[in-house]
Amino acid sequence: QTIGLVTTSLALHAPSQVAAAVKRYANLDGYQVLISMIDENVNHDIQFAINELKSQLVDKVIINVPLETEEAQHIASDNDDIVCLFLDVDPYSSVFNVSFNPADGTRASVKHLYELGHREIALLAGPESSVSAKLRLKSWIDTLSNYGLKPVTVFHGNWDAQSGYAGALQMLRETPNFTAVLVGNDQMALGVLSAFHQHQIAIPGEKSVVGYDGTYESSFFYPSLTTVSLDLDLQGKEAVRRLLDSGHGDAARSSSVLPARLIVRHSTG
Ligand code: IPT
Repeated sequence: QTIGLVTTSLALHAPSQVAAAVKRYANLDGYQVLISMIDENVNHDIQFAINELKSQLVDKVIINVPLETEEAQHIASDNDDIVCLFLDVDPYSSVFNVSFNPADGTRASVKHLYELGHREIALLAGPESSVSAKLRLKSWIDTLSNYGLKPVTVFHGNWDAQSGYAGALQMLRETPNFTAVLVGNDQMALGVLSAFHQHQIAIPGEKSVVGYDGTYESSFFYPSLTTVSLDLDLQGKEAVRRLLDSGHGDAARSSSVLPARLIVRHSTG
C-alpha cells in the first residue's frame, strides 16, 4: 500500500523535516511513500505530479505546496477520484488540511520583544507567493498595532539563508535604527545572524532576532535562536493519520489546526 507526497523544495528545512515524518509514520502503519518534489509552485506541475502518482495506483496524497484556497479547491475537485490533504493552505479554509495556527506564535513573539523593551522592530517575511508567509506577516503587523507600534521596515525573502542575509544587509543600510527583527523562518534568520556577525553587531546586545519553524538546527545557531516552533513531526504524523482515516465522503475528512509556540533561547534580550 502506498500514499503520495507532493512537496515543495526539499532543500528547505521545514518541508524536508515534514517529509521525513510522513515517511516514518506511514511506514509504521505499513504504507510506503512515493515522494514527488516540484520545482515551481505552479498548478500545472502539481497536476503532473498527481497524475504520476495516480498512474502508480496511489489514491491518497498529501500536498505540501503553498496554495491559495481557490487553487487548493480546484486541485481537490479536479482530483475527486483520490483524497488530497493539504499542509500549506489557509488553516481556516474549507479544504482538507493539517496546518498550523498562523497567529498564536507570532503574537507571542511580538509580546516577547515588547516586554523586553523593543519598540523599533523590523520584519523580514517569507515570499509574497506563500499564504503562510502572508498570514504570519499580517499577524505580526496586527499585533504590533495592538501595542501602538508600526514595523520600522518590511522585507520579503524567499525562505533561504542567502535571502535573509541579503535582506539584513539592506536593512542595515536603509533603516539601521531597528533593535529587533522578526524573521519568517529559521533559515532566513540564519542569514540575518551571519550578516549581523559580519558587521560586529552584538546579538542580542544591539539587535535581537526571532526565527520561525523551530527546525532541529535552530538550537545550534550562534547564538541559539529564539523561534516560533512548529511541531513538524506532529504535522507529518497527523497528516498520515487523517489521510489514512479518510473515506471518500467529506464527512470522514476532518482538518486540524496545530499550535505554534515561542521558544525563547539566546538571540533575544
Ligand atoms: C513553511 C516554513 O515555515 C518555511 O520555513 C518554508 O520552509 C516553507 O514552509 C516552504 O514552503 S511551513 C508550511 C507548512 C507553512
